[in-house]
Amino acid sequence: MPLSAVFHTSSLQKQVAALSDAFAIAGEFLHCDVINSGHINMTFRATYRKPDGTTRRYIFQRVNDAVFPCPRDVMHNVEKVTNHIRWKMLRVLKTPFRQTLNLYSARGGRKYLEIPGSGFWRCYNCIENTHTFDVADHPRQAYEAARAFGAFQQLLCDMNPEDIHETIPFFHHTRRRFDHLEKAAAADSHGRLNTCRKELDFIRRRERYVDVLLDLQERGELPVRIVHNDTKINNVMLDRETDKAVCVIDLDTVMPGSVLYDFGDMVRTMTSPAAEDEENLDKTFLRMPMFEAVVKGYLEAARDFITPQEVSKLAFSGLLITLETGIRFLTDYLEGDVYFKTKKERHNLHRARTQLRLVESMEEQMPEMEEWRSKKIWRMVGISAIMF
Ligand code: GN1
Ligand code: MG
Repeated sequence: MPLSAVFHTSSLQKQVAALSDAFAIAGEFLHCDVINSGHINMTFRATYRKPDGTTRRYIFQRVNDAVFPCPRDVMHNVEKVTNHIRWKMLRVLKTPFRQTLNLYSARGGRKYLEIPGSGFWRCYNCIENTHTFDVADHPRQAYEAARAFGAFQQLLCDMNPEDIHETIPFFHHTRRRFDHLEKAAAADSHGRLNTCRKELDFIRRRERYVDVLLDLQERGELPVRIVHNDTKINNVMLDRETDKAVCVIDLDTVMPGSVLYDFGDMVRTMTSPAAEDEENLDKTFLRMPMFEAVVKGYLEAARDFITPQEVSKLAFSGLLITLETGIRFLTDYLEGDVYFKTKKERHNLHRARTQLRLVESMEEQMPEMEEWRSKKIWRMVGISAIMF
């Protein structure tokens, strides 16, 4: 039966078994589990018994073509980036993470499979003996994850940005995100505006933040580099026993951009003790020891390429990306939850509220965040104090 028919008529287990065949996975398919952590793609982990009796797991993922209108470009980027990193890791002895994602070839020779009516599928190795966190429990984890993302940027430093497609244009263009929110509020297509006026006002009062990095970019003061663009703490796999970073995952949004977007998202996702959708807002705040761990880990890896201008905006970028993410969640709430997967009533509104609460906490602690920068970082990572 052709794959498109299997996808139309069969159970999930049968669909994944058929994918195994198309990606030439050796061994007997045993079962698969759904991985529910991302907000965008569909992800499954499938287990096989190999001819020697051992089991082995692989990751199958369907690229969300509503979010990524050109999945071929996404796959082009992922292939380029994984090849480049593998090539470099063979040459650089001391790497801060041990493994890379590898794409398997599908029938037809490409690194993805297009199934008519069922989208674009790819197959990755499963990074074993690791775990991920949605929230950092200890500064050591934040340090490790931040260092891995810094190292990831460093490994991509010498790639030509023109080799990488911009798969979601203006992804971190905060002004456009702000304008989009205003449009969604004006249209109020789902009659939800009345339930989120407070949040909207909160964002409007912070409009002054949205152009800060864009203005620097326009003046050519922020280098364009290839960055990850989705540096949530759960996009780094840590060793299950030692919590050392093992592998950076989720490469779909790797695009030209600023390292500050990456750093900002690390601060957003590594400093709060609460989940992204925590409803009790008292639980959401920035923890300074986590912030310090993020700065230290990141700069240890980034110190050879980061510029003084970039360093001077690290703390601010945390605030900006948290606000931007709040804007995105609130926009999606107003538009009827068409972008981020939701699992409960008002899910995007709760997510937006958490982000805005975190923005508030960062504003309260900004003097300390900045002060810490000027006093300690250079000593801890051994960079010249002149940078600050
Ligand atoms: C989405 O799929 P996931 O969970 O890795 C989103 C990110 C947001 C994040 C918020 C392509 O990432 O930009 O920061 O949710 N990815 C895309 O949790 O929009
Ligand atoms: Mg992602």
